[in-house]
Amino acid sequence: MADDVDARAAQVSAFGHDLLAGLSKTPRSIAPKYFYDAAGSALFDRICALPEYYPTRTELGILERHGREMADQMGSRVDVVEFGAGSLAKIRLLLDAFSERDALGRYFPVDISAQHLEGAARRLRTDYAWLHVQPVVADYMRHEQLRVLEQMPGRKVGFFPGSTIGNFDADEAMMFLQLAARLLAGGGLLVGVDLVKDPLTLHRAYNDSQGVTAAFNLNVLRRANEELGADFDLKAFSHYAFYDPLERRIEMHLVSSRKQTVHLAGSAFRFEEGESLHTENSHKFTIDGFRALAASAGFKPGPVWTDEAKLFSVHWLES
Ligand code: AVI
Repeated sequence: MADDVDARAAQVSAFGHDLLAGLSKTPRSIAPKYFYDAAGSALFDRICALPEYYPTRTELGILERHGREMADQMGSRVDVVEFGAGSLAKIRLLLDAFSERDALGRYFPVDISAQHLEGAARRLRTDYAWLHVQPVVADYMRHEQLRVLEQMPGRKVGFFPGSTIGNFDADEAMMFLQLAARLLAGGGLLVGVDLVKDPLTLHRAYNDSQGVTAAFNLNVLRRANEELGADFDLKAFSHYAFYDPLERRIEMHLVSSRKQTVHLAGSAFRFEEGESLHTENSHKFTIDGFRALAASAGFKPGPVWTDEAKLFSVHWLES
């Protein structure tokens, strides 16, 4: 419990620090990891079920159809490290592809939220009694926090679904892949990657008709008001998401609808009408482009599975 309170306090102060820095520069920005408090995670779960948001159900379909082939690549008695423990629906599909005979060794979900991890681990232990579940509370972008995993003997494979890698900038993606290649040496990484496609499909996925993505985007301001005592007027900022085909990415912004001043921790930040706070990039990849990126980070790219329409891909990378 005390650990939980400490971890939460550390997150709140990191959020305050990063938001102050992000509001002070031009253009203004805040990292997308701050979307995910309890309310933001619940909104993200709703996004995953939206008719316009194809990535989740497409990736689930790929895992369902090709799980057995993926399990074959991973090998038997391996330990699985999942980077960021989401709803656990995806790891369940993978676990179902392993028979009792070649069952996994241990499963290490890594997440920054102890509370989220414990709940997820409990549910998984109930349904997969044969599985040894060992949650690791850590920021998987910080290699010193993964030391406990580094020291574990045995073959390790990583699981990083959802195309979360698309939310990293180029340096972060390279840093994560290099860190994973080192941690998983002798094993491999199974990673979900969203693909470049027609801009209209992408535009719709981030501009849903029910406004859930807009609420998810605005949640970061609500969170700043609640946790940091900021005074963002949520009605005076609007969700703006577009696909940039040159950068091959969706950009999400919160755009000020009028001239206004926002206060945070004793500082005042003036927004002009139309000025934005950049909240997220969601990069899309070609299959070859992603394989080249993985290779330059030290992986040997292996089989790739996609859906029929080639909306999404799952890559096995050997390390
Ligand atoms: C978590 N991540 C891969 C999602 C994405 O598609 O980039 C986050 C998201 N942002 C808006 N909708 C979904």
